[in-house]
Amino acid sequence: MSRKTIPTLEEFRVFVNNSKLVDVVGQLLQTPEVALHPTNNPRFVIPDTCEWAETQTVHWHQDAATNDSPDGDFTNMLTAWVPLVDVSLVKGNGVMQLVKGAPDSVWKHHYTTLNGHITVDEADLSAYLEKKLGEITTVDVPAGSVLLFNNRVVHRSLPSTYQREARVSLDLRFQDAQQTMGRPGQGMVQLRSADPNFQISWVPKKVEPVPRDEFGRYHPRWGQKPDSLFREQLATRAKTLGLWEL
Ligand SMILES: O=C(O)CCC(=O)C(=O)O
Repeated sequence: MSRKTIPTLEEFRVFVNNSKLVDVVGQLLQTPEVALHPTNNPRFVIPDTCEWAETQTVHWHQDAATNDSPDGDFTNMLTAWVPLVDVSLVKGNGVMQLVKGAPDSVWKHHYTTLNGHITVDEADLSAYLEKKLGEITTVDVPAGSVLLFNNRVVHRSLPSTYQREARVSLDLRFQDAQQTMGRPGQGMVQLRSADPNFQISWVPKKVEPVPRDEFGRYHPRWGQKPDSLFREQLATRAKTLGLWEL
């Protein structure tokens, strides 16, 4: 992979603030108040022959479910998925699959083995597809193009069988700045406003306090990740890196 595929922080800021991108997002969100949600991931999908690859696999999920609080489930939010290399089914380098249409709720998710990601129940997804409420589509996306979908669309990426380079991509999330993020304790960066005096501050604005129980504990949305999964994940990483056995 060349150094050129990895953006600097400044390049990232220029990109997420690109007028064409933010204008389209604002039109789709139907608001002049557009913010960048705190989940903004550069992602490397490594070839499936790497022992560690399974820990990176992104299984079927809805992006709203990756928020820590259900408060944001119906926030007007979009994911903009931007590969920095050409991604296609023929190339086999981690192509995206989406279920056309969006369920009108956020399904129950659970942790997947070996990684910290969450996934929907395959049975719920099959029932949905059998009722012909959606159909799976596989999308080739050229480098630098943007795939936009809302936060209830069920999607995943396929493992990469392309051995020559990692698949590098950005997943950016934008939302109506006046609505909740569903990410207590984190902050959003507002990019556009109807206010003529508005100026971007790149310091994320924290608006939602982290909810804690009477003992001061925070409860993750899909329950605590079982210790065994952490241990399995750590063991795989350690083995791959040749460090130690747990
Ligand atoms: O980049 C990927 O492989 C998966 C991205 C994804 O699921 C997301 O952006 O929510």
